[in-house]
Amino acid sequence: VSYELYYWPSIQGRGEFVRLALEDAGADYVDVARKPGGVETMLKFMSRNPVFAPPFLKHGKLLVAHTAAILHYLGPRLKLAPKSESARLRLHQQQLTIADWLAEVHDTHHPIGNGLYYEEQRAESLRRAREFRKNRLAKFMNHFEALAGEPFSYVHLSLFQMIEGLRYAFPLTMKKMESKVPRLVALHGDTAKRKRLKIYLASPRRIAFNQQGIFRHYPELDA
Ligand SMILES: N[C@@H](CCC(=O)N[C@@H](CS)C(=O)NCC(=O)O)C(=O)O
Repeated sequence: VSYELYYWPSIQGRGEFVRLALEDAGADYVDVARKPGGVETMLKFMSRNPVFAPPFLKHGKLLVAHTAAILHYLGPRLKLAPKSESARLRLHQQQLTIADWLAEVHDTHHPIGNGLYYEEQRAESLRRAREFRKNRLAKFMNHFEALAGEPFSYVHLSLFQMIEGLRYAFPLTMKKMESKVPRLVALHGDTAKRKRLKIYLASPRRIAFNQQGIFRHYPELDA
């Protein structure tokens, strides 16, 4: 049975962390909301099932939401995680830390409300982004720098995506900080060269970063 991924069709967003795993593994999957009428299908499904927000995955009768939970499920099936429970939980914890990190990236441009435009929370964004750049970013990067040498897993694919997104959103900050996390930078480069991933990244299936996604480039939030 093929995997059915449900996620917003015009952004990388959280769905991309799942797409990267499916693509790297060469899995048979459908990106449902990107098919004609797919968003309507997704919204209808959500109104009838206990899912709060995309991304979610259907696999036969199984339904799982939340990026980290989806990857926890897919990990051993896609050979992107070992089978032992302790190793899987360790990866799951790391993925949850990535989810926290990603939420903080999101909050640099939406610190007050998801329903408001960036322009309506620009002053707060400037403060929040400065705090993120000064303190939080290095803390997260140093944490993963220490873990970068672990056996390849879906967590590496997610770290690749974090570096990609941060370079798009905060190019100047990243330029200054990357020399302090050489293992993470190497992990990013090695991951980009993986056979299937490389093909995916160059394909139209890879949505470009844009100003609707989680990683957004507002020059005033970079420094
Ligand atoms: N913890 C969830 C968060 C899911 C989430 O926030 N999804 C966003 C898109 S990236 C959404 O559609 N949210 C709608 C809402 O919060 O109302 C995950 O990691 O998957």
